[in-house]
Amino acid sequence: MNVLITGASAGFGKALAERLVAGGHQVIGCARRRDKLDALATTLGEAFLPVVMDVSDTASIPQIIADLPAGFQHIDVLVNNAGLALGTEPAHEADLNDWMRMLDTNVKGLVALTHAVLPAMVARDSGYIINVGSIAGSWPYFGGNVYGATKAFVKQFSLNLRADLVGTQVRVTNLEPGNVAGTEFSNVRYHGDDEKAAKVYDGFKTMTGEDIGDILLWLIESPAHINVNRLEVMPVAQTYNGLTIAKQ
Ligand code: NDP
Ligand code: 8X3
Repeated sequence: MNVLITGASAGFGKALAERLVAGGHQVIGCARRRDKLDALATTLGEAFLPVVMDVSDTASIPQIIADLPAGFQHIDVLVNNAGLALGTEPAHEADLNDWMRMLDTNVKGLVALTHAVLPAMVARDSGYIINVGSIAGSWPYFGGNVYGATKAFVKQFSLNLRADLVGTQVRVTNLEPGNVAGTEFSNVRYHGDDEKAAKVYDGFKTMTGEDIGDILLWLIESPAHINVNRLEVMPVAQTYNGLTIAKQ
């Protein structure tokens, strides 16, 4: 299969790319950092096509897809994984630029790439779109404000895509992971404060990017007659919280 992964330069996307190539698939690995993609291409060989793409530059996306080389033109699976959280301040202290960047990447970028890739899948009557959402799209938490809202959008967009695809063989899944260590997610969220990022994962056994890579691979290789609508996964140490009351 040909699998286009956004955010292939790190974290879940990289873990998935490694697994797919090992399993005999071809990967179109997209991200902004060319050096990281090139390093991965050196390791993974010709089955990994590095493609520099900033999903928040939505106007550039259709041409990038049109320019894919023969052999990679046919996209069987689109994994909309590129995304980020910025900050954990409460809404009234948050940086508006951080909010806009999350919206541009997690929402507009994901929508624009889906819009560029989906028509060919429908025309072929086969394909699979996996959106990487988050538990933050279902469970509100302190400081999750716009990040969680972007992932709530991703969840509902995924469900609505599937509704529109009734009668076709095109599948859609929203994968909703909880806490995962070992990716760059918290380093990015805390604007490069690696010490603060590491503390997020102190003192409990969490999931890893490799765990999520395994789950994504399992979804991609699942039987074509099954549609996993939503898949929420958390480490056992994590669970949803009760409602908060501020006592006087
Ligand atoms: P990482 O920060 O490790 O990886 C994010 C990837 O997205 C990188 O490859 C980055 O590459 C890419 N990316 C970011 N912005 C853009 C952009 N504008 N255009 C193209 N690529 C971009 O994070 P994770 O692997 O942990 O997270 C992946 C996804 O999973 C995200 O959508 C995140 O919200 C979600 N998620 C993460 C969880 C976690 O706890 N880690 C839990 C639940 C969901 P580059 O910088 O080279 O562009
Ligand atoms: C990332 C998971 O719990 O940090 O989407 O929001 S969480």
